[in-house]
Amino acid sequence: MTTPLTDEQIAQFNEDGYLFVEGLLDAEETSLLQQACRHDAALQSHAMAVRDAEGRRTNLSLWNHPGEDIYGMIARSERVAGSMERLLRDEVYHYHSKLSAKQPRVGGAWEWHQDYGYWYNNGCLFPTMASCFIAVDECTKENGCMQVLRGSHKIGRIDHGFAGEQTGADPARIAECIRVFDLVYCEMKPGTGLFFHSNLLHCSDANLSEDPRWGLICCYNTKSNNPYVKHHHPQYTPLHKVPNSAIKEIGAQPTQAAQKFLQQDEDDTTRRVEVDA
Ligand SMILES: O=C(O)CCC(=O)C(=O)O
Repeated sequence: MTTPLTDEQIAQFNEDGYLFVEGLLDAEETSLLQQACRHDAALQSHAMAVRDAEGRRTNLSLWNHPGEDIYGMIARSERVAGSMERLLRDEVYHYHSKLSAKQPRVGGAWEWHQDYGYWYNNGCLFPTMASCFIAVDECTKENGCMQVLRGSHKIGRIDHGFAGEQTGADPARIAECIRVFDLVYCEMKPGTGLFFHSNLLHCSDANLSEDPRWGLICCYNTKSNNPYVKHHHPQYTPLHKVPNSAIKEIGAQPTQAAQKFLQQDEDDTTRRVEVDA
């Protein structure tokens, strides 16, 4: 994929609340991303352990500002950031990126939630926010791929409470939403991107398979939705987009020493209680 999205893709996103882009990263870019994150000691040592209701954990490394590394180039690329601008019809800025790493056999589940369910508490007035999940590994039903309820972004924000160490949506409303909307398992090849709206209900199952399920998730806010409170993610900060070629140019560059990661006790809208990489 070389150019930002077509009008048909944008219409699909508006209708469904999500959009798959196969080959968002080509084979070489995907391989560079895999090489970088598998051997990235900083990324792994700053992972927060997010436990699900069964006590299984996802290793979540999260940073607010894109760095001079492959993750930063992906997040700033025309292909990802430029596509976001078309989807959200505004200038976007980087709200944060995270690596959501579920290890084989022990990787945890994510409860049903909307990202805006808790971003709302960060002083973001509008849900004009979205994320792009980029598959590092093949994502399958067996290794806990993301699941979405097609069209559920149209219901608006619903109440969230704590479920285990995660923020989960009101269970009674979720039960009704599962009845009303189609449940889609987001099985993806490495390098596929899933753009999804901040009010789209999504979750994922535990990874009880023999394969890892890692995903890079780049999250964006819009310039006209500058959060009115200072919090643990950035207020409007101009994003310097780069051409898609910057991804190959930087190569398998892992996190640089200057990068800052979010610490578990800096986040007051989700409940992540343990740093244990
Ligand atoms: O990694 C996953 O399966 C889901 C992650 C997620 O929902 C989130 O970070 O909000």
